[in-house]
Amino acid sequence: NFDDANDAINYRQSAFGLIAYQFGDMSAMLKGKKEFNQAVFASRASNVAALAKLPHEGFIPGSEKGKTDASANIWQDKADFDDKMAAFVNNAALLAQAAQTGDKNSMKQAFMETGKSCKGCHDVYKKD
Ligand code: ASC
Repeated sequence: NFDDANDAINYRQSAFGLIAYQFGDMSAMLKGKKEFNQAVFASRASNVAALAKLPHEGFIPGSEKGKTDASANIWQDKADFDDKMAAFVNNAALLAQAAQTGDKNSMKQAFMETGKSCKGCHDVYKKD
């Protein structure tokens, strides 16, 4: 467990940072901003599937007070927030599966679904 809110905030921000790096690289490959490498893409997708499970634990009660972009309504609508996080974990798992097939269309589709999970939650629960 965390000693205080700041530990929890640092923990979840670290996890999100790692996810963003993986996701950003996959995005660059899908957009043709860099050469598509199937093995790298699959590895990134598998990383996201594992990392997606981490941030949720850091959303402890009281941690809306601190250096965080997390909206206080996370704790008011915690069940909905939990559902959205679970959907992200699920979509990330499907993306990792799709990445194993090497089929570009299913990878793109699964990537977009996962991105919607990111954005859908940010729109409601992330400040700015
Ligand atoms: C990213 C990133 C996000 C999501 C989101 C998807 O690469 O940093 O927050 O994708 O923009 O819509």
